[in-house]
Amino acid sequence: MPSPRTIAKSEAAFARSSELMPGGVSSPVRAFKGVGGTPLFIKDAKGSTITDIDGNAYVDYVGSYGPMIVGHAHEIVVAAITKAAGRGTSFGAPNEGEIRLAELITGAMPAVEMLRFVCSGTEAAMSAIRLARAATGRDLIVKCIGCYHGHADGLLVNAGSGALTLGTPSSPGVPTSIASGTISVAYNDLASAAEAFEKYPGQIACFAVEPVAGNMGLVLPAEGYLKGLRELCDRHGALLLFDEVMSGFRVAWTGAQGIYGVKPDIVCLGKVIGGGLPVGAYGGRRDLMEKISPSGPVYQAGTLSGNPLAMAAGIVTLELMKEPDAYDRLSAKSAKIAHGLRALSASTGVPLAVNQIGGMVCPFFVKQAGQAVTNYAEATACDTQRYARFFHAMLDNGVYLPPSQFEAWFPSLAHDDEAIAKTLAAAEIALIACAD
Ligand code: KE4
Repeated sequence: MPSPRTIAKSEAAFARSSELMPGGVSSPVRAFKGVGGTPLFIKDAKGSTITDIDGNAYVDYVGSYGPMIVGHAHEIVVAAITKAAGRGTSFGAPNEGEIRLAELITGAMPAVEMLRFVCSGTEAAMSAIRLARAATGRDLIVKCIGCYHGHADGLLVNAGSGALTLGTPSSPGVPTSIASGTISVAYNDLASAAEAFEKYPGQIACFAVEPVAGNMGLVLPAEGYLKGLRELCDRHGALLLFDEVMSGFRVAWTGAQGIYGVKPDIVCLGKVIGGGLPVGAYGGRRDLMEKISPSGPVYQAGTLSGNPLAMAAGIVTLELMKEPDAYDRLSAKSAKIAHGLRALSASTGVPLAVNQIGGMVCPFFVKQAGQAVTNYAEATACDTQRYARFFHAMLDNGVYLPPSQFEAWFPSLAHDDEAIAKTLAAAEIALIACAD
């Protein structure tokens, strides 16, 4: 058993940060509310390892919630950022890095004929929705319960009282008038998607969906689901918006759209394309994107959009992932972790449903062995208390997981056999510890 970890410095830092920032953090999930305890303040990271300010090192599966796909502080990424910084950190003018990164993205995703860079996935999604409404002249949008598209007002919406009713705010500060422009349906449920179009004929601008869902934990699209959404959108004159902020360049070079062979009209991207620096993007059919200012009337702008440092980090990250076997290597690592967790579930008797695709893995703490997790209802029925106990036992054994059952694990190319062996050894201890 490793010596007890001290986190006294993180505790002191958290006390201070909590006086200065809401919840002591810059983004809610980091506050450990889903698992309890004190969030760890990170000193530095390298490869698959992250180290907190008390000097405790962990195998990291948060990976900044997706961006760190080639590993932390990769020498090529650090060198590219350093070189770009020496040439100036921001110009407020076009730079050739935007062209190179746009070429890499449009070369990987045929649905993206043209794109606009922004600074976050939220910005990408909110801008894409504005574009869809402008292009169709329609106001309503449809999203799936359990899918997350950032915190723009129209996307912080609960499903209405009954299924398919117009949305109600899921956060104070969101006007009902805005939330009511969003209809929520069940993910992986084509019938509910069809009902939305039938109930609101000619009014729906777009159907927004995570083609691989990563914000209810990892839930894969059911056979034919994405193809069915494509057909519904075509039949009803709506646009299909794939939010690949998380799945883009994470599950495959071509994203989920390439794996499942469904071509969306608009795509949102983020995370990996910035290599750890703030980048988002939205793109799609040229006829749509040319409606964006200044080539068209749909306004969208950003001081730091296309920032040269962020472009440099994104370019070298994608170039590393473009190498012929990069996704085979990443998927093999990810599958090895998934297979190991399934075997440990059997050997320890702790029921797990482990979903995995490309560089994403997610063990769900289901109630009964053999249960699958294929939708929001099944995901939210999981034992979050047991996950919390597992999370802390993994920390005690040197593995840093997302502090929520409803996040995916993000392995990187830097997760070598030693890191994976350490992860599975820790998982065996942690599962036994939370078995009762
Ligand atoms: P950002 O605004 O956080 O860059 O992106 C929002 C977003 C949009 N679309 C999808 C599919 C996303 O997963 C996200 C953000 N993902 C979360 C992880 N669940 C970011 C972590 C956080 O909120 O701190």
